[in-house]
Amino acid sequence: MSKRRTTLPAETTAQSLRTMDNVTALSPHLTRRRFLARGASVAGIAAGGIATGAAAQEVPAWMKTPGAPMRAYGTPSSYEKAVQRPSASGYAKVSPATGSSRTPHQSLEGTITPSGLHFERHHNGVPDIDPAKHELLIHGLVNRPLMFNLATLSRYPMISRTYFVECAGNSGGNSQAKPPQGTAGALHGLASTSEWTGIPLSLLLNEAGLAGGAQWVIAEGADSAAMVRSVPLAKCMDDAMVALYQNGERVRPEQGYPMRLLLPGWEGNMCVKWLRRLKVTDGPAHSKDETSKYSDLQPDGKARQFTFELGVKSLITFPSFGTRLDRHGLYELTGLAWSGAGRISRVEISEDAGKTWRDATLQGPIHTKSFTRFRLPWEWNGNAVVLQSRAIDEKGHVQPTRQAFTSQYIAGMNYHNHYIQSWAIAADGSISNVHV
Ligand SMILES: Nc1nc2c(c(=O)[nH]1)N[C@H]1C(S)=C(S)[C@@H](COP(=O)(O)O)O[C@H]1N2
Ligand SMILES: [Mo]
Repeated sequence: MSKRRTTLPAETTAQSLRTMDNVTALSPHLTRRRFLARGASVAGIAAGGIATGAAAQEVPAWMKTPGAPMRAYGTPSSYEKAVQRPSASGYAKVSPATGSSRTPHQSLEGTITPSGLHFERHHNGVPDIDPAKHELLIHGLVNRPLMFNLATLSRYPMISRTYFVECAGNSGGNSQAKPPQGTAGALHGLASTSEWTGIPLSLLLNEAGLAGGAQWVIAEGADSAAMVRSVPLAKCMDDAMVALYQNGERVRPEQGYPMRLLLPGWEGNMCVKWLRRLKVTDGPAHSKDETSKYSDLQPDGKARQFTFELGVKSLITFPSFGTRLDRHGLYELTGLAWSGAGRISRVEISEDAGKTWRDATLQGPIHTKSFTRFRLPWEWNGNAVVLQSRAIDEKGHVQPTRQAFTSQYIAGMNYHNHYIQSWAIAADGSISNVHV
């Protein structure tokens, strides 16, 4: 069921031990081998009840009747109904489709977000776009303005890449003086990872031919918010893509069907969904969507004009708020790390509110600008502890403390918050969000 496993793996095969031994960054206190060996014995004595003398086992009801037939499109087990993205609108009365929904990180594993649980952020709802009528125009400072539809666009060579998308407002709740009590998803669920397939934007811009003075690209969406963002040309010529597929199928309506701009590692707002126009210009547009929001206000009253690249970040998804540790002993701590600057190179874990740190194991393959799963065998002896994770990326950026980050801005600045998340575990096993 949707609750994470809290008992230990009972079967430890020689094969799994060999594989585990190849994993780097073992904790000096508790190695994977010891974890697994102790896990097996603990499971045999107390948890899970694997060591059974008798070979008797009931034949369950579902083995006595034929199963359900095939389905044209699959959905998760009916027992997983609780795994949902919670949504909220700040304008429930006038515009209920303006708002966001969040990925429930605490209920998920691995690194790819199921498409149906990818977070959503809509400035005026999801348009119902007929793909046969949708057009993409490239114009402005180009030699040949070009108009594409889905069919003509699909003639270009495509690439598949695994990238996260994260809203600049993700984790903003933690900017409040009093730590909000919510799950990993409620607090940090405006970030998700998919495998995106599409056409490198550089290819399309080269096809149109860049004219003299070209410096920026103004991207516009076909929703009734007509979302507009300005993107430096260099990013468009680097790793930007026009994504047509998400996790192997057409991009979901909520994610920009039939095409969206994807700017790997940059704030989600710039990844314009339902993309309809790209205008090449010599300067930014200063659109409503980039001046009324997403500019970080500093104590001297000046706001940073643009913050494109998202900071290095991590989050412990287990144990986290919403579960309660119901026994002392061994657990596998796990979570996600990502950076807008590139690959994650290291994640460290502290259980003393940041005084001492030890390395977690990173699970490969580690993709650039993508979720990376980390794990660490962790023993809880029943004392009150504060658990934190701290990520470091390949460019050497270190995830900051809340104190270090927030001191750069006015109190409550709730954009681009990427500082360390602290989970306090009380002696009774209950878990809360704390500011350290
Ligand atoms: N056209 C359009 N593009 C948009 C938006 C929008 O409302 N309209 N929302 C933006 C914001 S604020 C974010 S964080 C991301 C969210 O992408 P997702 O809904 O696929 O998670 O899309 C961006 N692109
Ligand atoms: Mo956003």
